[in-house]
Amino acid sequence: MIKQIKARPFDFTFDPEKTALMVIDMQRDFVQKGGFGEALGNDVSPMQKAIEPISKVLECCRSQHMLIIHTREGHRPDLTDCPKAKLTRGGKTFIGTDGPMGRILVRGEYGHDIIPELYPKEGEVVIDKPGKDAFFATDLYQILLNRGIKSLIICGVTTEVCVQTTSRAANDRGFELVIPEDCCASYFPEFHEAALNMIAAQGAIVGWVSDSKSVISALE
Ligand code: C5J
Repeated sequence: MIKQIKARPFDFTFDPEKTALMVIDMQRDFVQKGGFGEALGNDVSPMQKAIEPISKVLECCRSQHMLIIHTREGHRPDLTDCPKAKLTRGGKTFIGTDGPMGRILVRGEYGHDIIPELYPKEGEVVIDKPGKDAFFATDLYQILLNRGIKSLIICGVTTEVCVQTTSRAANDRGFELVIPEDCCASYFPEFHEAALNMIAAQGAIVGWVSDSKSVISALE
């Protein structure tokens, strides 16, 4: 049955049977106190505020038997999948070097994994992505096509980096998407605000912006 979510710039129309929930990069290193995000000097409290709303949307989508996709940003331990240009970036810390929760952005390390509150359940898709765009060098697009997905609900961190990049990539591939604003976060509140405005500007140039309560009330 076709449903609508209250959203800006106007209501988001979708078919739950053709919609997937994406939870982007809710990894310990980005979200938890003591992770490398905090070690860089960032305030992780906005990330932590997003956990409960994401968890409610996740439970609701699970109860509706929707496709659930989690992503994790990271590289192979030998870093052969990491462009050399990225190895020297980060200011104080670098991909592959030791961080407080293991090697930074390396698959298999403690900090690379998803926080326990949002941990994937058996059967849910986990995409290990080497970049900001979840479609880049992954099988995400084929999975969405094979499952007949047309619309995405996108949550996670950070709003202006991996959430926005993946949203733009999804939009270019023909998916319609809505971002519940309390289900994503940035270390920089002004970037969070600006990124969401960019998504919804010019009549939903990239997608729609809503909130967890509106998403849940549309689905229930
Ligand atoms: C960043 C992300 N910010 N998941 N990654 O490097 O947004």
